[in-house]
Amino acid sequence: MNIEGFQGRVRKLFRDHKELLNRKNEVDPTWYNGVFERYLHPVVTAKHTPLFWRYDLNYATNPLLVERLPVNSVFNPGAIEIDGSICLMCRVEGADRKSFFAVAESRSGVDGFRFREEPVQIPEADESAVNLYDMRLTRHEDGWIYGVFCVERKDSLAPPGNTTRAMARCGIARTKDLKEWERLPDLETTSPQQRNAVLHPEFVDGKYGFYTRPQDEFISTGSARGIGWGLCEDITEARVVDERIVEPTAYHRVNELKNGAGPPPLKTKEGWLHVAHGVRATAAGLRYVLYAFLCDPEEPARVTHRPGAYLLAPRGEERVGDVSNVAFCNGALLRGDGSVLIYYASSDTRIHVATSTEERLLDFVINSPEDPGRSHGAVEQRRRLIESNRRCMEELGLD
Ligand code: M1P
Repeated sequence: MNIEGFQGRVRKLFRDHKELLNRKNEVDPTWYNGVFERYLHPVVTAKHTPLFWRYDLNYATNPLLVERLPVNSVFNPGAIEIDGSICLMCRVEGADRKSFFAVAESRSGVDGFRFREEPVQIPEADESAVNLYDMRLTRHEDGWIYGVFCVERKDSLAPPGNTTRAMARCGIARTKDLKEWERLPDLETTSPQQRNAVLHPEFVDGKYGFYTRPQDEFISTGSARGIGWGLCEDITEARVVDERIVEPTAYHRVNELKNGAGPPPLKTKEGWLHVAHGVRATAAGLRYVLYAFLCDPEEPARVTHRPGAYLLAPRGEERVGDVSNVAFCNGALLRGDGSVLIYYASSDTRIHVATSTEERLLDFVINSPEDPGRSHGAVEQRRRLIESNRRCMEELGLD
């Protein structure tokens, strides 16, 4: 390619990129369930990452304009609102499989997301960490914004030749602006594996509260007993000694194989609203859905309402990606006007938004029936609904 051709191609790449970033997003008119809206387009994808993070734009060193550091996927973001801007702390995965964090910002929260100039460099605790991912952002009442994330290391006790056995721990860092970060020691718990840990936004009995997900198995697809809870006195040396399961996995529920807390719970009029993920095994592999539950306003570890139905499952093209059939959420925001933004990733590949309101989500979580436990109970539940609907349909002249 001569220099003119090179420059022309670079300009075209930038034009197409700008077009993608400026693309308006609209509510998907084919979806209705009364609880949340879906949108026509994902809000952030690998293609949204800046071109200058991926291409060497220097003709002298890259005359063929080869993409040197491709990005494979962008998913599982933490979310926070800063001065009216929605900031997503995205998990960006390079084509070399390494994940890192980067902030994408938007005013509307449903489109127009742009990455800040550079990815975030979280200070290292030591050099053994191989992969960082899935940050939950908590604006804590102590004045800091905490990033709680998964730190994965190769298991030092893995037998020779075993290249997959890994240990997952909960890393903690804090910031005031999402730019400068102070790294704190990893969370200590009694579990050898710790993923999906979430810091509660308020003190509980004067202590920091963590939702945890204790797990024993070495392999990443292993099962778990549920979402745990524990308190720690000092976040600069975070240690949870008494870790108890507060939201267990259960046979034949949406979370049968494992579950994990999602974003820090939303503080609503009726209590702490959680959007968690539940996993079950199928013949085609694992299926991840989002489900909601509500905790007592005074006792954030006591579940008061738990609908049996999942809240959101991957749909259409969301079902396809690097790890198919996955909906995963670790970022959601309740805004001052009562609107709710739920950022979820589909199939470990891209980020979507679902919009709702505090009122609708509380209605869903409080008034939707619990899991009846058995098919017999499920038919009873449905028959009661059908019976009461017959009268409504008659009144409306519907058949
Ligand atoms: O691949 C689906 C998800 O698997 C893991 O979640 P969990 O520990 O609950 O199974 C995480 O690696 C997550 O990043 C990923 O989206």
